[in-house]
Amino acid sequence: MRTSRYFLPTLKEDPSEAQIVSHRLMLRAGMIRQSSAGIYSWLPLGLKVLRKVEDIVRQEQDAAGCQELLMPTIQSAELWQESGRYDDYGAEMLRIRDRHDRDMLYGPTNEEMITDIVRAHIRSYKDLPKNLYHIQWKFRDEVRPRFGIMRGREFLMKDAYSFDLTYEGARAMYNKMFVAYLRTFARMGLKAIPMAADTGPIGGDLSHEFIILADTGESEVFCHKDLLEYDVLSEDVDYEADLQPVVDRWTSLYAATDEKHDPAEAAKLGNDLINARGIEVGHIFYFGTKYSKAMNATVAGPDGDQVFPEMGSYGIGVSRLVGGLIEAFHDENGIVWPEEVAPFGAGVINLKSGDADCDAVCDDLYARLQAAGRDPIYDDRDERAGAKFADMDLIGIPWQIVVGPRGVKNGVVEFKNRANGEREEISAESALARLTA
Ligand code: 5CA
Repeated sequence: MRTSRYFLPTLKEDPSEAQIVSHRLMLRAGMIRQSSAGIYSWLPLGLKVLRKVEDIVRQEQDAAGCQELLMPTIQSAELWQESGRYDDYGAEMLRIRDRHDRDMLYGPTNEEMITDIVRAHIRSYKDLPKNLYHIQWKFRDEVRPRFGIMRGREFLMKDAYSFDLTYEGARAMYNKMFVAYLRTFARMGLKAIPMAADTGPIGGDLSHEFIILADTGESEVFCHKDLLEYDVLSEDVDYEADLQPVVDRWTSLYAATDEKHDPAEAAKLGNDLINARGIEVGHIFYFGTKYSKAMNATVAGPDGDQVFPEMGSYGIGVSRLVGGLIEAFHDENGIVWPEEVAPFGAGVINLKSGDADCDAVCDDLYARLQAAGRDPIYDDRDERAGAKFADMDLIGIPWQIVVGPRGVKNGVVEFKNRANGEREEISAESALARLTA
């Protein structure tokens, strides 16, 4: 993408409405624009990152054996009356009436709808287990939408729903999701710690929130410091194997959100206890037959009797993750994207656009980075060098190649690492080789 053609409305000044760094930087980097309280448009740069996050989530769900479908955002109230949650959900639910006076709602979650789909099509235990997910916008009329997309009213969630014949099967499924979540967040460079949590309006008595530590997090959390050192990606995972040992390794050390915090238990950790703030990026639940019973969803069991499937649901805050990533990865100059989610894989800065030699080197770099699938952004604008440096750093491009007239004469460009600020003078060919190897 050429910056001169890109819709990238960056801001020099900090917007006054933003209280936390991720919100501030998302507005300054031209990633989002608020349309009303807690409701945002995703501008091109923001959408690119959102899609990258979504892709990682999708890949890890698929790897764990889940199947993607897509349910609508608008749901019929009838389903929620059946489960008994229509009244329980209260003011958080956005209720809508259609032209035929039918009660509809903008879905805050999809337990009812997926249970309805499964009861219509799955009749036998032989068709279980199933774990179905979608990545879809949700609406919750939060009392206090804040911190930009971190606590929005409309937000993008990945929600998976599992159906098993037995309790043991459902627990094994929970473990699969537990491990898939660890991998998902680790692939984005995040340390997300599973913590015992309250189940709230979803229900059931077993759940874990996945929390990344950040001073601006909304929840107070407590955990053993060793959990921050656990390495997740070094071993491949076999989803057909028993994953209980992996789950036990994580859950045997103390980790709890404030609702589940047990001060006496935590005190035993002494200096190993971390008391911090955290951002909830995922939440997994086991709730057994709560919805299958309420909605009379049954399958024929091995003995021919009707059985209520054992269920769980598993959420990831996809849009919230974009904010969480910025909270974790930024410095005084802007965002520092981990490569896996960076909106562009490389940046080319032309310090003298219009100069034939600089243009030639830049055009060649840009074309070859594109051909190599690096998805580069090329700042070809007729702007001050300082403004170009500032924008490239603000939007967090991990590798930057700076091309100026003096360097071009000497056959070198500057190769910059956004994360540590290191700059090297090397040939354009070497710079390319580093990014296309
Ligand atoms: N049905 C279950 C699991 S699929 C469910 O809805 N779980 S949840 O309520 O915990 O939401 C899942 C994830 O969505 C949360 O962990 C959080 O990361 C994200 N989330 C929840 N509310 C918001 C919000 N208002 N803004 C942004 N993200 C949110």
